[in-house]
Amino acid sequence: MPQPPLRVFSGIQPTADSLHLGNYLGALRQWVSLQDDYDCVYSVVDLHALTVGPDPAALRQRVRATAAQFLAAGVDPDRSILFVQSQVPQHAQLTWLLNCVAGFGEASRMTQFKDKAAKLGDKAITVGLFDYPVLMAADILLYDANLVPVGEDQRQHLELSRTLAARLNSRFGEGAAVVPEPLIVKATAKIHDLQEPSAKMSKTGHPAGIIELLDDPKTIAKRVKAAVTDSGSEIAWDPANKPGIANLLSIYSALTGRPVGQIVEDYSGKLYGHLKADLAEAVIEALRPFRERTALYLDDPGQLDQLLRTGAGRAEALARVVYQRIAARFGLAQGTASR
Ligand code: ATP
Ligand code: LTN
Repeated sequence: MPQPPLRVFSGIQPTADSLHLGNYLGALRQWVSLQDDYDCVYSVVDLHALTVGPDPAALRQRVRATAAQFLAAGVDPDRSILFVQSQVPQHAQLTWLLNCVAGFGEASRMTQFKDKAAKLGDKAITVGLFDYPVLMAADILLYDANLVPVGEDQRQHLELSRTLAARLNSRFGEGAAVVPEPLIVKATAKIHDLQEPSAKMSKTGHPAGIIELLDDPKTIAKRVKAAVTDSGSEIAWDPANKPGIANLLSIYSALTGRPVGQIVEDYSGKLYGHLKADLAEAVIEALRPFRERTALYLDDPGQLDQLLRTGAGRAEALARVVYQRIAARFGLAQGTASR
C-alpha cells in the first residue's frame, strides 16, 4: 500500500517588514523544495509575534508582507497550505492543553527565553514570551507534522515539542500525538550577523549586520562590503578563527550552489575585497526577482487576504480534527455550542 506523504509544518514570525538572508537560507528555501515530496503547511505566526508587543498597524502590515515573501520565494498555495496562525483558533486552544503538561522548569530552561528576558528586563517580560515554545509545540502537533524545517536556533524548541508529544503518548496512550523531527540543513543552519559574526543574523539585530531580502541593490552592496572580516588576508575556510570570512563563504556557496572548497580555490591569492564584490553581485541577482514578486503580491492586498483566508479554512479543517482527538484524550467534553 502506498503511504500518504509525510506532513511538514513550519512558521516564521511577522516581526519585520522584510525577512533576512538567514530566514531564507536557514528555512524558507527548504520550505519551497520540500513541497515536491511532502504535504506542507506553512504559517505566518502572528500570535508568536505578539510576545514582543508590536504596534497593531505595523503587525497588520507585516503579516501581509511576510505572506507575500513566502509566496515570492515559491511557496505554492495550491500545493501547500499557507495561512495566518491567528485565523485558526485551535492553535491557542491546544496551547492551553499543552500548558497543562509542560513543566515550568522545562520552559524556564529555554535559552531563547532566557536571552530575550535578559535583554528586556523583568518588567517587560510577559507570560506570553515564557509560553512561546509551548505555542510553537501546539502549531506542530496540531497538524500531526512529521518534519519541521528550521534554522539551528530552533533546535531546543523543537526538542521541547518532541518531549511534549511523547508525554501525551505516554500519558494518554499511543496515537495521541505525532512526535516531530527537526529538519536542519547543516550548511545554512546558522547564518551569522555581518557585523558580529559570533551572533546569528536576526530581524532584531543591528541593521548593518543584516541583509534583508527586500533591500535595494545599493544597500546590499554596502552591507556586504562593510561586513566585518578577520585579521590576515587569506581567503580560507576556518570558521573558528575566521568566522567573518566563513560566513561570507557559506552565503556565497548557498546562493551559487558551488561547494565552499571550490570557492576557496578560485579565490586563492585574491583579496577579501574581490570575494565581497562578487558576493554582493550574487546576492543582488538572487534577490532581484524575489523583490519584484513580493511587490506584485503586495500591490493587491485584497487578493492576498483572500488567498490567506482560503489557506486558513484548509488549515482549520485539519486542525479541528486533531484538536478534538487530543482534547478527547484529556477527557474534555466534545462539541461546541454552535455545532
Ligand atoms: P527574531 O529576530 O524576530 O527573533 P528571526 O530573525 O530569528 O526573528 P524567526 O521568525 O524567529 O526569525 O525565524 C524564522 C526562521 O528562520 C526559523 O526557522 C529560524 O530558525 C530561521 N532563522 C532565523 N535566523 C536565522 C539565521 N541567522 N540563520 C539560519 N536560520 C535562521
Ligand atoms: N519559533 C519559530 C517560529 C515558529 C515555528 C513554529 C517554526 C513558530 N511556530 C512551528 C517551526 C514550527 C522561530 O523561528 N522563531
